Amino acid sequence: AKQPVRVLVTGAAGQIGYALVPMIARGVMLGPDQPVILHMLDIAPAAEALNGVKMELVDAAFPLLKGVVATTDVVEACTEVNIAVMVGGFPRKEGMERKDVMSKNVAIYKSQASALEKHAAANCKVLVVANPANTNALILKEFAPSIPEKNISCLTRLDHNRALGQVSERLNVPVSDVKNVIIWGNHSSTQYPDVNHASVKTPAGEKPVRALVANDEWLHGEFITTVQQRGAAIIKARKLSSALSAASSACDHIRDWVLGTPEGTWVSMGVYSDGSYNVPAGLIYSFPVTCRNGEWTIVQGLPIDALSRKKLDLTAEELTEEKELAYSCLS
Ligand code: NAX
Repeated sequence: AKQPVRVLVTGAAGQIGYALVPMIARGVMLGPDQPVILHMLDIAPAAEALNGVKMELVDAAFPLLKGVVATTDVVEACTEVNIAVMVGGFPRKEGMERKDVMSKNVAIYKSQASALEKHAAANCKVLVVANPANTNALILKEFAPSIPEKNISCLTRLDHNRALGQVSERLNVPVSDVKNVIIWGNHSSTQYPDVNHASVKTPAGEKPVRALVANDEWLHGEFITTVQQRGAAIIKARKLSSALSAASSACDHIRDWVLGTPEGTWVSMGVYSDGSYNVPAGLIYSFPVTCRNGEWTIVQGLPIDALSRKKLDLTAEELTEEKELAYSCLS
């Protein structure tokens, strides 16, 4: 029998946490034969709610769930974890300056980086979900220098899945037949959802999305803005932000990272830039990646047209500004 894997979820008493922990306990993240021990962290004001989530996990009697740690102690939460999903953070409230929100999150990610560095299992993989996701991941990387940069990522898989969903709806094909969209850059409204290399499985073989949609106006306009603005559209409809889709996409992200991407398929992950595609090195930027043996590799050599180039650069500029803002909060 497999040894249990310890999975940390921070912000576990929140909305995404509530959708995510049962998925993990059911094997959606690591597979149906992989036992798990859940570590759930939240802050003191949410301690009672967190305990309620723990009670429900016990009540659900998940066969794969071999233990639950529910705590407000960062060290206890991080100890021996193999996977860390960082959902906890400080949300932007009405009237707050960007700098104030950044400053709160920088403080959180700085201290949680240290706890992970000191107490997590060797080779722990980290996924940052909490916004600003790319920059929180960068801060975590900077303050956990002994965690390999290859092990630190942020979530843009929700945006990737949203792009697959929009193509599927437009062409009236199952979403599982659509692949190889790309989200470039920041998990923000400057992200660039790119279908130039995406394809659809048809009875006559794989066809480019561009050829099947055959409507550049839609692809260059509404498609992009719909994906970029989807988070806001969900808030408007639900009066709450995306939770089940965020949780499901976080499971997809970790599953593909650990178990590998299917042959001929790539996914989008926010990872540490090495300068590929002339994206400035030293940013956490969303790229197309394939995964094997628990490691991601940026897909190389995709042709980038002039329109795409502008969009790749625009979102990189925003990330550079965020990075500067984050660093100004450190001093
Ligand atoms: P909630 O406000 O429901 O939950 C956040 C939880 O984090 C709360 O229980 C809070 O007490 C806890 N928390 C705050 N500070 C903490 C700390 N220092 N340590 C541990 N826990 C802490 O938000 P929810 O809707 O669950 O969203 C969580 C985060 O995901 C937000 O930052 C949100 O912006 C971000 N999102 C990111 C997405 C992505 O694709 N990358 C999409 C969904 C989501 O918007």
